[in-house]
Amino acid sequence: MSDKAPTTVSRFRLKVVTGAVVLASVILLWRAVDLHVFRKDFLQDQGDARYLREQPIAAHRGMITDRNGEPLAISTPVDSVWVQPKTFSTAYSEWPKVARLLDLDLQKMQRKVLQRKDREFVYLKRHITPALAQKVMDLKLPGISLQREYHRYYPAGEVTAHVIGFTNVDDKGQEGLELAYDNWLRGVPGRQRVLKDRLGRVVRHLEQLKKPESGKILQLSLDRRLQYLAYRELKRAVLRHKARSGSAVVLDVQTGEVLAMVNQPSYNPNDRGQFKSSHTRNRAVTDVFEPGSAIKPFTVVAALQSGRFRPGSMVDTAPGRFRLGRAVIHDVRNYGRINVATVLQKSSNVGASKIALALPVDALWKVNDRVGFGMSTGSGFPGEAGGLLSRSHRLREIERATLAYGYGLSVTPLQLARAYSVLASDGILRPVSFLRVSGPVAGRRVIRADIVKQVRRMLEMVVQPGGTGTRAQIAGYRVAGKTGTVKKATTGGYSEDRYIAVFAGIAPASQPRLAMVVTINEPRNGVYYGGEVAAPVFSRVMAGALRMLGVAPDESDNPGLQLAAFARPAGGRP
Ligand code: 59J
Repeated sequence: MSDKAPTTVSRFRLKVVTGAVVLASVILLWRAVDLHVFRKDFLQDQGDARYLREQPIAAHRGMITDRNGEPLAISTPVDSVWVQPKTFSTAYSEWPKVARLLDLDLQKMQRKVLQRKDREFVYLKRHITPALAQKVMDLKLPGISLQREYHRYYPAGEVTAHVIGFTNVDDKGQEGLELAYDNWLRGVPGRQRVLKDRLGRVVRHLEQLKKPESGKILQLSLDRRLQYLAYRELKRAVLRHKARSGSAVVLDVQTGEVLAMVNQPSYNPNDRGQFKSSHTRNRAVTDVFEPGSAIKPFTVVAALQSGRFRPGSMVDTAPGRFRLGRAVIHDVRNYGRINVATVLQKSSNVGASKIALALPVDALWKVNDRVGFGMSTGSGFPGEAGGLLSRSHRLREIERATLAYGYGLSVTPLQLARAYSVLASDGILRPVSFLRVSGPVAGRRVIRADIVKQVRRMLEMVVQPGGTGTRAQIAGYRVAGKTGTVKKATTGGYSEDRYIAVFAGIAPASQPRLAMVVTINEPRNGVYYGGEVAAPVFSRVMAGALRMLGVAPDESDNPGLQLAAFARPAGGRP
């Protein structure tokens, strides 16, 4: 019994144990097959997700240069320091060191990180030098990483600020040409796969999945030296005349290129703080004003085109007043009976009005429309204003008359400069370009060449003794241009003490290369005439521009005008 009973029991036990082992094996085998075969992808993905990450690689933003390749906006590599708050908190005692290195307020840093403990990614400091970033990483703290980024730097600062605009901290164009050409400049970010450790630190750059493509270089039409000169002279005039603001534009009349465009007030685009629109606006393109007398040359164009007037045709402006219904048009003096050229030289409102009323109803509108008023110049500049120009056939007589001396329409300084470049190029209208243009630019004839030449001759008399614009003269060169002193429109009328001083002109008059417009908004220091406030800026900047371009002096081609020019040397002070 003692022999047999145990045997029976142990056999039974053996069966149970064997069965259990087999069952366990089957279960394990099934589990193994299940994990390795059926759930492989899911599990592998889950595992990899802990350690492998895909990250963008920032693309280098293209440089912006002036027409000669001088840098105006450059992207330099910088690092941004970021943390994973939870992991970074395990090294809490080391935080003061980090704060000191990064020049951060420790308490602010603590608050910032601890308040975001459930986040994966918090910036500590952006855009520091790679050398400083390396010092931070040398502390070897958990949960802290670097991200390569680019910082935009503007070497010419406030001098080119309005044209170039700026990017935000993420390197995206926000204003100006940085915004207009963002696609061209920004490039395409790449992607990389990185291996991270349990603490979230990047331990290895595994592979570049996609190379970042750098943005392209943008070569502008601006000439940096000319830009500096225009900036300096405009700023000086705005300060001296205690003006509210001002703009200046220089165009190459053969290509339509913007060689210089400056405004006051300006701002430093490198000093990223709060940018005020009153300082960042590119007024030369975004702001409109009534051009006043600067429009008169186009009134005279319409007069000559009609065949009803020649430069010598007489107009009676006496007694310096002209009544139209209940309105009265004034000249500053009684010029009596004068010819069309003298209407321009003296800037007679009465003369311009009488000329306009003697023309077909839509004549003025046609010329103003053809030289580009009332529509965008097509420059592509963000926020460009188109100005206002209404068809004249619905206008009353008084409205057609005021149009003749520049009220009832509005223009930007850029539009005005472009219209003057039509006078400079013998009647050809060309598109405006902020980018460098190579080779000749085709344009469209909008005024007959012989008429333009006649008007240019008259505009030369404006800067001669007896004209309103003598201070626009440039020693050695012939200048054609027009002054304007504009009362600003206010609600229900025109202000008696707020003016815009304007000068628009071209040089050298015999074979014009450049057109330039200067506007000074609300000079508040006594003098406010265009001829006194804006013309001197034109003279100095244009003189420098002609020298920079190596344009040959043309004054000897016109002996009759020489004496006058030397009577008041350019750049000299009265
Ligand atoms: C003027 C005007 C306002 C609008 C007149 C400026 C009109 C007018 C209603 C008196 C100052 C002033 C539609 S002035 O630009 O005639 O070139 O330096 O603002 O006439 O009717 O105390 N230009 N300016 N007129 N309005 N409305 C002259 C002229 C001009 C000068 C000076 C003298 C005006 C020499 C202007 C210039 O040509």
